[in-house]
Amino acid sequence: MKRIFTYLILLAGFILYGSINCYADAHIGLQNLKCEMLSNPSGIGTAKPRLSWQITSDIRNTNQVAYQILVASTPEKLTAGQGDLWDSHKVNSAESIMVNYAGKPLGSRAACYWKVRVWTNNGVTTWSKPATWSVGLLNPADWKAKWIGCDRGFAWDSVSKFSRLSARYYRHQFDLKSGIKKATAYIVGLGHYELYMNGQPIGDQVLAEPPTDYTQSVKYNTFDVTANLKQGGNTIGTVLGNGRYFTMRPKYKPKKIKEFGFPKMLLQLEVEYTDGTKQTIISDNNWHFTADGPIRTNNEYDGEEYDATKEFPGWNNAGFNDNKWLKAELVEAPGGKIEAQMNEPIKVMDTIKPISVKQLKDNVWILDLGQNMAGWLRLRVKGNRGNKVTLRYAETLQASGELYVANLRDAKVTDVYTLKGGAEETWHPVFVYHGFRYVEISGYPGKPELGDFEGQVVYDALPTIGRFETSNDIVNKIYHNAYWGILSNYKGMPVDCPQRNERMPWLGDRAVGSLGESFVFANGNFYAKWLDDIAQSQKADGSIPDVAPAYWNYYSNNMTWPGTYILVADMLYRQFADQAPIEKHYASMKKWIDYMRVKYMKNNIVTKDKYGDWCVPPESPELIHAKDSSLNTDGQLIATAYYYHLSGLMQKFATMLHKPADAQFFGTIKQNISKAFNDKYFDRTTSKYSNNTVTANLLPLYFGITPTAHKQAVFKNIVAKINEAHDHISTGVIGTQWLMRGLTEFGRPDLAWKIASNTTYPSWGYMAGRGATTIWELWNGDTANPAMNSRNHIMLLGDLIAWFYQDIAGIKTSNAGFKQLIMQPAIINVLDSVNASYQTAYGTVRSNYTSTKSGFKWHVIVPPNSSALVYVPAKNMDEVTEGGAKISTVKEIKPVKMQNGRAVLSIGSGNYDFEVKY
Ligand code: RAM
Repeated sequence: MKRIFTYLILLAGFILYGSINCYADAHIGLQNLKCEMLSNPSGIGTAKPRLSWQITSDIRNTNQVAYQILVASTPEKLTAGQGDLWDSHKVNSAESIMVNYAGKPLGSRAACYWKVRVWTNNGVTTWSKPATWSVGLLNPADWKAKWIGCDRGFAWDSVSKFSRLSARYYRHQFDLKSGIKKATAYIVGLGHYELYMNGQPIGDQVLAEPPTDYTQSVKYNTFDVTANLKQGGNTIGTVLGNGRYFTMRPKYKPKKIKEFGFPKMLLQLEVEYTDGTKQTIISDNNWHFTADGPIRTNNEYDGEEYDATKEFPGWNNAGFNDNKWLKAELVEAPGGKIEAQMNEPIKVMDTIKPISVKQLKDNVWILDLGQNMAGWLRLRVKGNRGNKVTLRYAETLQASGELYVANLRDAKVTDVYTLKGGAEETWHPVFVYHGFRYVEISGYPGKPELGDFEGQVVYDALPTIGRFETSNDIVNKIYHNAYWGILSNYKGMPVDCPQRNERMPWLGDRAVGSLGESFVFANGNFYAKWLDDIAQSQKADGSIPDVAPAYWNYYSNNMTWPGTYILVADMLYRQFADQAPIEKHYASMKKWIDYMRVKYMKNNIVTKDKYGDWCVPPESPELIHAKDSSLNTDGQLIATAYYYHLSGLMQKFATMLHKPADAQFFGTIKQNISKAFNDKYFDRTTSKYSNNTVTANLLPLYFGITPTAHKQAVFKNIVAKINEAHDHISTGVIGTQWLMRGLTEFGRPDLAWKIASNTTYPSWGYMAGRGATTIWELWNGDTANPAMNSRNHIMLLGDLIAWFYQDIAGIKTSNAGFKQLIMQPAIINVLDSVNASYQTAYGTVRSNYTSTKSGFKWHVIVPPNSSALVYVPAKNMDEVTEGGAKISTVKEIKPVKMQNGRAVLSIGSGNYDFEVKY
């Protein structure tokens, strides 16, 4: 009999220990049950959720052959094995992710408790630990609550260019009977809300709810508040901030900036009693409010001002005298559909201890967090009533030691805290965030000490699911910078930067970057939500903007920025096996791509582009954009190549959705474009496209437009061009999306590695060498004009992160969602070791290798219910050992073939230690 040892599985940011000390038949288990890809979903917006689970096993080649799901309406029924909502019975199927719920129809408010057991080829599991989900309010008629707000500013507010609007505080007292069985609160708070019940904060979300185009959709959150309520008098308190609802720059550029209105909310509290009766408390004009509270102003660009002398202790609890407060006003609904939030909320995800605090001048100090980030500073202070501490934020310092704020444009990024005095006070803003490494602190009473401050890192609660580390310190540092850049720019939508007066969800920045990000963060729900934002921003004629939600009005009709719509849908399918976004958005994607063809395609060439290969390294250091035409790539060439590539994805989607006529149509379009493209841009004698930039050659080559006979020659031109630039990057946002993978696919991963590990200009390593702790907007971010020069942008990452995982670590899916892996790490002479892991929907994949003169050692983990083709560098099969034995003797390994110096092996799940000695 075999003993099984401890599993240590890092999941969703916390560690699960399954200390299993038992015998052979207990070593297959289940973990990580999810509904709709969410770990703990309450109030979901669908009656037909999808269920996923992971199998754990220490036996190789474990595959699910059948499953049984039980869904019950109470935990007791589930424990008793009664699936009163659904008993799937034994289903012979290998499906373990996104299995459609097929039980009794679920209505609004349904509470579901579920578990699963599976049969595998290596034995049966016991029932999983139970998991749960609940359904939200699915029908508009479920909402009895009324929208309340106040559509005007007060004497201390200003609604000019720099909006100063104070937070609105709402309260409502009500009585409950005895025997509270269950209480559920549903809230929409626009732009941001905080919710309290009897003085207790509800939930740990911050900057809730996620930003949308509120005229199209508003998101509600659901909370189980049973434990927060009691018999007798109870009080609900809410605070409303502006967020993106009351815009940061109202009445400034009305054509450019979309306005929604003044903050408003909708709240419904449903209480069920043990005697079966129900009571519903709703927002209406019986509530009271004031705008004359401690948050004097809150503005995402300009900061938050909090006057603690204006606090009203006990306001969100029973017994508070609110006779000076105003009566809540009924206001118009924002217009958007009320939908459950199905992406993770924003939270304080990490904290940072500052590394230094230095005095700049009398009463002015500079605090350094050591890391550029997005969030806020929490401060601790003791002083007199009325003392004011002012915090200003910046990403870098000037040579004088003062903050460098020129690149923030007119964002004031200033928080002010006015002390109530006496005891120690702690504070941080709640309705704004900043992008910063340094904070200027003025007016602090006494000497500020490091321990008085904490950086709170604020982003969507997406678990970190990838780890990547190499023996190269520069590359590790670049990965670190990318990691911080990515998380800084998750704010309920992907924003371009977190610091200046922009922070806009630009589509182009995430075209391929979103794929790389998906290796680092579990961003499936996040990007599914963004696709909805994009769809909602589509005009009736089909046009899709460059920024969605379209807070800025940029319908410039180009291929590259809006094309992200299609690329992200493909990413969600490939990485997470989520086909739903493709089904949901196919019609809108098709409408857009048709619109672009009809309106802008002439003779199979797309005649419209806006951004070109945005932000190539320019000819002189102070420039933002290159003026030298030999560095830039023809916009029509880029647009047409993208049309071709995106048509290929549409063809794939059409095939998936059983639309053969559409698939054929897109196939024909591709053929027509490739002919026209080569006729127009390709010089068959030199094998150069257009002006021979790397981007001009790379797009047709990588997308498959280049005639086969010329591929090698075109690739040679790309390499020559890179060599001309001393093996440095010369591409911008567009070319960089395909560069690393392109060089690797055509046989020069070493050149890609060189570019990735460079430390001289222009490179990601150059940024790091200049002190960057995130990624810059410009290759020359240290010297360029501050007008457009963020130090925390991720668009120039291109396909770097995807390449790190897919081609350096060798963790790649061959189909949807990593059911079948392709593990083919590029072997780079100068790279000694790589340690990487990635949590797929099936479980953790690992690829740790050392590659030295004496040999190649590779530790591989493939999760249960998936399999891999592994490519071991070897001259022949006999050279390869696994766990010290020749592979021909290891029964779980199937040699497939020798190919280009690799032994290709087919393996099932499990841990493997491959070795080749040279
Ligand atoms: C700037 C930013 C943004 C980019 C647009 C086109 O505002 O660099 O990230 O997408 O331009």
